[in-house]
Amino acid sequence: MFKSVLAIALLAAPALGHIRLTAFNGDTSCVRLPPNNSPQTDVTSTNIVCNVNGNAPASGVCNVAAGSTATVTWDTGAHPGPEIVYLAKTSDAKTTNPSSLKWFKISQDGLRSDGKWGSDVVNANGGKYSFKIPSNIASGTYLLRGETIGLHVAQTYPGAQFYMSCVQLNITGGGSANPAGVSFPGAYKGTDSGVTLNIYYPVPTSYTVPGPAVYSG
Ligand SMILES: *[C@@H]1O[C@H](CO)[C@@H](O)[C@H](O)[C@H]1NC(C)=O
Ligand SMILES: [Cu+2]
Repeated sequence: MFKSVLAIALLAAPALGHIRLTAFNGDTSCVRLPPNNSPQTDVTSTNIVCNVNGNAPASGVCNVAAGSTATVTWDTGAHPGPEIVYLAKTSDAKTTNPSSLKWFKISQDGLRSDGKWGSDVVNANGGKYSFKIPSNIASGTYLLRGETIGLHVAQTYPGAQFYMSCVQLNITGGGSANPAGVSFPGAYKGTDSGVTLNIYYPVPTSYTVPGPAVYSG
């Protein structure tokens, strides 16, 4: 009896591991999908921007309304850590070099008061993470950078596992705001308290998500 219950529990539990962000609002055509699901660990590498081959355009550009709630999809269960979403205005969502962009953060979910990480919530939600596109930002083309940081082996640097894909967007019906942003690489340091930490001993009660504050819109 116990054995079969255990077997079912093991089958039902999502396998935690390497992941890729594969879709935006259910559409895969606008996602610059990395060639594999290996993590990035060097915050000074250009691969920290849009992952490996991050300069290679995807075929599509996804339209999304300013002020709407959008959802990105991760393909399998993620290691424990934060969920983060950035936007950067581009002159052309397909051809602009992502290393030249200024990124502003629009959403994050780090460590919750119940001890759950943003990625735990995403895993329980079939890989989906939802957030609001700010209503007042200028209409036009953007790259979205959707990120999960795996903190299971982050005790020393390099250790934290950065997973991200960039998504080519056309934001419609916006306002006139052009929020200040940060550069990747550059926004994260190996010494950031949210990058290099032990999440198992002692178990943290608070966590500072790396990067700038969330743009409130
Ligand atoms: C973005 O959307 C606007 C409004 O619908 C449209 O006029 C424009 O052609 C679109 N641009 C791209 C690159 O899809
Ligand atoms: Cu992994």
